Amino acid sequence: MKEISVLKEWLNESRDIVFLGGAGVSTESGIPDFRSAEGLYSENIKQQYPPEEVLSYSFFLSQPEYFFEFYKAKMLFPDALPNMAHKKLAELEKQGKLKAVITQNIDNLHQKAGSNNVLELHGSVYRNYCLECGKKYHLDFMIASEGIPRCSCGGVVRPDVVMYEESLNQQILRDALTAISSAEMLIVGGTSLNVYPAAGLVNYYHGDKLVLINRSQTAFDRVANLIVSQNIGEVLEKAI
Ligand code: CNA
Repeated sequence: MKEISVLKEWLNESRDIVFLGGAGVSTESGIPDFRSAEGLYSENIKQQYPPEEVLSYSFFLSQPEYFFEFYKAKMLFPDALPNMAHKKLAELEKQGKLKAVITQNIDNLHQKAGSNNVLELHGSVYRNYCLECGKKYHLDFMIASEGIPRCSCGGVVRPDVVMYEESLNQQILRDALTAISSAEMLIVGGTSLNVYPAAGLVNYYHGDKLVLINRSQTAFDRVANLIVSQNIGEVLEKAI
């Protein structure tokens, strides 16, 4: 396929590559995304509340039981394994060519695959803390908990993930901006580019090698230099 050969060529000639990804990077690991046909949003149309509402900070405060029921059932995949997309990106970092993985995912799969410089824009399900005393808890504690997870001090233990209505960690956002604005090549994959400010990061790239790898169209297709409309794991396996 012509697009894959171009991608391969650009990967060979670039030394400062940055990857920006989303939930589509992990669908080949069995974790549903939000906006695909088989994603969480379509599945939950029948449910009482839309997922954006359940995963918002005000909902977490007003209906914590429902929040945690949804969160534990739909957002935690402790047995998921990295797929070829995660593995090939880790390989590219080891070669010294990939400078950063910027991800909207909260599943830790890039780290499991061996990537070191991972900027988690939306946090991680593996980190949790008590809202009262700050005590930290592992994912296993959240999974084993019944109903609302409670700290030994009695406080509610929340995941260190960015809920709707919350702001992103400013240092991580700055690091992402710095990486993207100086990148020679930017690969954006497995994201619908619907969620801001993450999607807006693409606007800080000033080079001429913006590659979009996505199964469906995105709002940024017009500005891309190369579009590959296939599964990202398969694409990266062929190209790297
Ligand atoms: P999204 O809006 O669900 O978009 C995913 C995009 O990826 C869609 O455009 C799909 O067409 C595309 N896609 C799905 N599978 C593949 C594939 N194998 N190859 C290529 N393209 C594919 O998800 P975004 O990440 O854009 O939205 C941001 C939300 C989703 C963030 O806040 C995440 O935290 C949240 N999320 C994360 C996870 C996770 O950590 N794995 C899972 C579900 C949702």
